[in-house]
Amino acid sequence: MTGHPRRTALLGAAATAAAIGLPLLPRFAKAAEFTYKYGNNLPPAHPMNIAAGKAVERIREQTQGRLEIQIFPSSQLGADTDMMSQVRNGALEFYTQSGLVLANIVPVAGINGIGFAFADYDVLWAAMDGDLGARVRAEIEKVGLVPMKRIWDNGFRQITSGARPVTTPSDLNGFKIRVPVSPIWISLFKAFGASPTSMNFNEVYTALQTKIVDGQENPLTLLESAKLYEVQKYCALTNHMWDGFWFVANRRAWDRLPADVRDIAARNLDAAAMEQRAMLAEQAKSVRSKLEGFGMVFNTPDANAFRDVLKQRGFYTEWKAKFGDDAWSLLEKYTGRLG
Ligand code: X2X
Repeated sequence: MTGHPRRTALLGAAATAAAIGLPLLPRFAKAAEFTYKYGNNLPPAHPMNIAAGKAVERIREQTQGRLEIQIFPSSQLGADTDMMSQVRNGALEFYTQSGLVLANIVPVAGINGIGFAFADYDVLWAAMDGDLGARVRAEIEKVGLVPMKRIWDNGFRQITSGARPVTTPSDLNGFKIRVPVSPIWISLFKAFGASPTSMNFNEVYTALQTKIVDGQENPLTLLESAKLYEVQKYCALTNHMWDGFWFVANRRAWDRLPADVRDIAARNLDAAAMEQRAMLAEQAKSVRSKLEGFGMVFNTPDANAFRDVLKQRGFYTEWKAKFGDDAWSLLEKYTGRLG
């Protein structure tokens, strides 16, 4: 046996705490000048929380302990829409929020949720790191939030179900599906003839378990880290939309930080976003077979059949009018003509 067992256990606990960004006390004896909370709705094991944990650690070191960011994963501080209010009124300093949910207060932030818009990650990152993302960030700034430059990856979304697989658009007829709280999600699934129900993420597992809904849609990495495979059997690889998280700060809390501390925070958070994207890409290689190992059954529907339904039902026309020609042409600059 190597090492003292108790010491090993302590190191283990410290490593775990560091991995999810909990404060490690003795490192900087002085109390931090700024202790800020960062809330999110994802489990600690999700790459977003792992990468954020590293960023928090680096920010602590590089600011000599002046800025301490405490991570509260798994909706510990409240449901998505509650945290959105908290970060706006300053009760919460940092929050990662799906652009589509943020669209409740910043409509254009939902634009990346247009169904079947992005063919792959190359097009997507070009858009979100380019003019489309810049446009969204400019609008986010107007509601008293400060977005970091890089959006974090949630992923391309897939439809899961409990009772039977979804293979064609008509399988969604009358299908009770949980969607996040956002008009664009409701609109997309209504176009398929489904019965979408808006629900914050912290209620999803139980809603599936008690069969309040037949299914939900989320990227594979989240099915794994939130253990949704325990309560869902089938997964249709529809890639029907891409969704990511804007890392935002409350404007007043951000402005209270000295300029050098702000620079260190922004630089490390954006670097962590890039690391998080890479972690997700790496996990994408094995996550399907892991989920199959847990008993999930996959199918790959013809995405064109789904896209055609959206076209026929006027989904693209409706959302082009809502977003306006200007924003829509920024989207199509990357995706090519939609609808
Ligand atoms: O609520 C969801 O489904 C999630 C976790 O993917 C979002 O935050 C949009």
